Amino acid sequence: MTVNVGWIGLGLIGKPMARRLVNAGFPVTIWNRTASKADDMVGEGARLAPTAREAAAAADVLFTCVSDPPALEAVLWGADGALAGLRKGSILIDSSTVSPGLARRVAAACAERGAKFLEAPITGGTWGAEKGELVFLMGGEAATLDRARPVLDHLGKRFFLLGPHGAGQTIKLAMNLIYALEVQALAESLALVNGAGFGSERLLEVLASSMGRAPVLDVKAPMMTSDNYAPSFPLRLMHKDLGLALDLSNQLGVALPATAAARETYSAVKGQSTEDVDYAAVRRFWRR
Ligand code: NA7
Repeated sequence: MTVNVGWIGLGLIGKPMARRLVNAGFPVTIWNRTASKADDMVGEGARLAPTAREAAAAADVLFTCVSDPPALEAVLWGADGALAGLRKGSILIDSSTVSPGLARRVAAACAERGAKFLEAPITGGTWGAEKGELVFLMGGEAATLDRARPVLDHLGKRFFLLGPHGAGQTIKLAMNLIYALEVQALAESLALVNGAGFGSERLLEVLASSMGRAPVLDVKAPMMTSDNYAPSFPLRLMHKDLGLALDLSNQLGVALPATAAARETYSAVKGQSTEDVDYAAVRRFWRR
């Protein structure tokens, strides 16, 4: 049976994901706030819907992948939003990183319309999206995941069903704060070494042979040493995720002092950036 896919959000990560489904032969109906960003995909065989609502109405499985909580609220509940078109019996899969509370609200809204919801934030960056090797951190029901697997298998290599709605976003935020702190720690230690007049290479060489050895050295250190911050995961989105983690920590009464400090660094660099940069650009905090 043909599975009709709907896709809302053709950003840095959303577009390569949607493209994989077009290339896999699914009928894919797309919608993006800025319609011109869909032009290339229409040329590749996707159908452009005039509204998010119509993209939803065409879908057995509808994906959303947008920047932040206000964007998700806009595409779901806004004028001609997707929820108004969502079919009974369909599945909504949201791969945006948003708050656990919003994920629960979306799940409730889907249930009211007789649809299923999978909370499905991702890790793996644009590279993972292009290769279909994303890791999904999910909340929802196992039976819904089983139904969605024939589509999801084209996008990811691991699917962690972590608990009820809210679990996927909670663990995604906890994971991203580790990435943000690791990158900040690397930038800080480089600043210390450079400030003392020594080259970055010596520190990186020693770290690679020590307990400090970590994949961040392979992925982010080259960006820092070459000052090339073409975004794989944009700093503005990491800044958003640190804010979401701090909001959650406030709700729970759990102190996150290192995260709070790091958010200030990310805020400062975000405020000074005129172009879209990777979060490795936090290094610029010490380069002023
Ligand atoms: P991008 O490249 O920043 O793309 C964001 C997408 O969200 C893009 O399609 C935007 O449309 C859309 N967007 C943003 N704000 C709105 C509003 N208000 N209404 C409708 N659509 C909106 O993000 P990525 O693809 O890298 O990442 C997506 C998610 O995955 C994000 O949560 C990450 O943290 C993880 P536009 O093209 O600007 O019109």
